[in-house]
Amino acid sequence: MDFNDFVDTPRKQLMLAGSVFFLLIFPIYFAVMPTLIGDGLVSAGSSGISAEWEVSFTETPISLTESVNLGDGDSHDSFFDLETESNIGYVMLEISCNDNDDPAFNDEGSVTSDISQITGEFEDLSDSGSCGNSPVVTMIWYPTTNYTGGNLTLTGTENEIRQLWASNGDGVGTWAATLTAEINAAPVLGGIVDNDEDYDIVWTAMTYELVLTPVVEVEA
Ligand SMILES: [Ca+2]
Ligand SMILES: [Ca+2]
Repeated sequence: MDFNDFVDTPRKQLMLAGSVFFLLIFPIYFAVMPTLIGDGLVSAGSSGISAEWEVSFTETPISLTESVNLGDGDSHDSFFDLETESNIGYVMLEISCNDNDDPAFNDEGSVTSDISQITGEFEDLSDSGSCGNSPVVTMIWYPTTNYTGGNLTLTGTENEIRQLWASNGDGVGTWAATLTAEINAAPVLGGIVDNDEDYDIVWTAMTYELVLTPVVEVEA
């Protein structure tokens, strides 16, 4: 079979011409299309238009709960390993107790955080409180500045708003805190009515996805 076998009829000639045409046109097509898309459609697309947007947050909490029983002066280290690809709105630590042994002599808890294993700029917190005021201690940190989770209406490009509402990897790592118990017991004859307390420790990271909906004004 030689070249003449491919072109010995008008139909074969047409097929060969068509094949050659597509061989030439496909590389040109794929070379030119990204340029057209890059210069035209994308830059003129939704990400580049400044507009009014309804901004809302689809939230998914990640939690860790643990309970410990501590005697007077005992300490417990709590660790919360937080790994997520999502944005993090806030990270909260709540410690509560219910001293029903001798309620007039409420036990207390002191908490000191350790943010040394966390990505981003955060401050360590220290607080204490009474089991009569549950939660005893609440601590909160904001990987996304000013996060509330409430809906907003903002004007700008989609990119600007997505950059504003993002945690950019801040807040991941191992959150840690040390709880120290103080047990207060009623002074009764014949023994101690209270020598320990149960503490509930709850870590919550609120992760979120941003939902942007353009505000369309309908003319009356
Ligand atoms: Ca007590
Ligand atoms: Ca107690």
